[in-house]
Amino acid sequence: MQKYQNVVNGELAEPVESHKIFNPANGDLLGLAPISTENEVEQAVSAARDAQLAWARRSDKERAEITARIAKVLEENSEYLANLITREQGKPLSGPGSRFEMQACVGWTQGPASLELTPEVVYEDDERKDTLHRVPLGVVAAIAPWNWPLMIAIWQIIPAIRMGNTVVLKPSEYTPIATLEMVRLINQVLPPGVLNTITGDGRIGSKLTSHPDIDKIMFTGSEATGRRIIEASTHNLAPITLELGGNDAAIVLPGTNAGAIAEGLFWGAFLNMGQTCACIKRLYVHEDDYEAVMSSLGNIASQMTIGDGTDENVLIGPLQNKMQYEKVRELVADARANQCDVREFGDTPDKGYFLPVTLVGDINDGQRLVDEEQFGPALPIVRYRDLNAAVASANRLPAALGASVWADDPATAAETASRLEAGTIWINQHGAIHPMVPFGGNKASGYGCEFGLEGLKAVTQARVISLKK
Ligand code: TXE
Repeated sequence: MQKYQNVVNGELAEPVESHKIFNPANGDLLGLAPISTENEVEQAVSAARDAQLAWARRSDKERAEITARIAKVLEENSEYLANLITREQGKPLSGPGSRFEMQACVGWTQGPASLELTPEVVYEDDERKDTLHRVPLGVVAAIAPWNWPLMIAIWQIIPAIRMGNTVVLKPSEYTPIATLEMVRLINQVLPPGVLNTITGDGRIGSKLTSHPDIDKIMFTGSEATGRRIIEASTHNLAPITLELGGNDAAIVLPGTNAGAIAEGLFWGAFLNMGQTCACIKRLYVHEDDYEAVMSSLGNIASQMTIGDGTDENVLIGPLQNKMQYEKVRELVADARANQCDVREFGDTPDKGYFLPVTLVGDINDGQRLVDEEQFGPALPIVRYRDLNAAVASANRLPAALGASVWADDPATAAETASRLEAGTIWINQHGAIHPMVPFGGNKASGYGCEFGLEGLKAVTQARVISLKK
C-alpha cells in the first residue's frame, strides 16, 4: 500500500504513526497518510525558522523566479495531481473539477510571481523622507481545509513564500495525500526548510497555531475553528488571515430572463457539489419568476451525470466525507419535514457519499437549510415580493463572504449590489475569484484579504525607514 510522507527541511519524513485514507466515491483504500507527533511539529517549525533569514535575504527577483518555477512544476504534474485529488477529495476530473483545481493552482502561483511590492515614499518635505518597506513576517502556519485542498493550500503558501516567509502547512486530515505529493514536488525547486508539512487533526493544528515561534497564521475553515485559532494566537501574537466560509445569498431581480442566467446560477451553487466557501447557498427569486427559475435550474440539474469522478462524463461527484454527507442529509430531511418542495435530480451510485442535486422550494428564512451553511448540493430557493425585503434577507445572517445580483441589465443590478453586505458582491456571476483581485470575508466570514497586492501585503509587515535630510 502506498505510504505518503511529510516534507520537513526538504526531506521526506518517515512517519511514526499513519492513518488510512479512503476514496469517497467507492470506499477504496487510497493510501496511508502520516499523523505528526508533537516532536515533528517542533522539527517542522524549527526547520522553517532556520531557513527563513537566508530565504528573506534572497533578492525579490530571485524569489519571483523561483515562484514562477513552482508554477511550471505544478503545470507539469497537473494530470498526476488532478487524479489524486479526484480519488481523495471526490471532485470529478472533468468540468469545474480537479483539472480545474490544478489550473487554479498554476494561476494562483503565476499571479504572485508576477507581482511586486515596491517601497513607497509615504512622506517627504525639506527636512525628512519616510519610506515604507514591506518585509516578511517570518514563519507562517498554514491550515488548509478539504474542499479545495491543493488550491487553498496554494493561496496560503505561495504569497508567503514569494514575500520571503517560510511555511509549515497542515492539510486537512480528510485530504492530506494529494497535498503532500504537491509539496514534495514543489520542494524540488525550493531550498530546504522553506516549505514544510505536518499532518493530523485539530490537535496537531493547534500545536502549530499556538507555537511561540509562529509569526503569521493563514486559516481557511469553519467559524468554530477560526475562533479557536484566534485564542491560540495569544501565545505568539501572530496576525491571522481568517477565511471562515459563508452562506452566500444570490438575488435574481424581477423580470430577469431565467434561461440566460440558469447555468451561471447552477454552477454558482453546485461547484464542487456545493462544498465551496463562496458558493450560492441561498437563492432569492421574485415570486413572478420563481417557477421559471426553478424549471431552468431543474433542466440543467437533470442533465448531470453523478458518479465516480475518474469517469470523464461525470460532472457531479460524491461529498468528501461522512460528516458533510450526514450534515447535508439532515438539512434536507428538516426541509422535507417542514413541507418544503424538495426536488431531487440524478441517479446516485449505491456506494460512496453521493447525494442527488437537490433544489428546495417553498422554503423561508429561519429554516435550517437557509440559515445554516449546508456546504453541499442542496439549494434553497426563497420567493420574495419586495426587493428591499430580499436585500434585508441577504444581509440578515452573520456570514458575509460573497453575494450576487442577477439581472438582464447590469446597471440596475449595481444599485442592489451596493446595498449588500459581503466581502465580494458579484453581478451576473458568483464565486468568480481571480488571482489579481482581493478576496476576503466581512462579519463572521473572517478578516484579512487574500490575492493580488493586498494578499501579498497580508504576509508582510510594514517597516519605515525615516531619513533626516
Ligand atoms: O472544518 P475545520 P471541518 C465548513 C463547512 C463544514 C464545517 C466543518 O460548513 O461543514 O466547516 O468542517 C484544522 N487548531 N467549512 O470540520 O475544523 C483541521 O484539521 C488548528 C468551510 O473540516 O475548520 C483542518 O485542517 N487547526 C470551509 C482545518 O482546520 C484546526 C472549508 C479546517 O477544519 C483546529 C471547510 C484547531 N483547534 C469547512 N481544529 C471554507 N471556508 O471554505 C481543526 N483544525
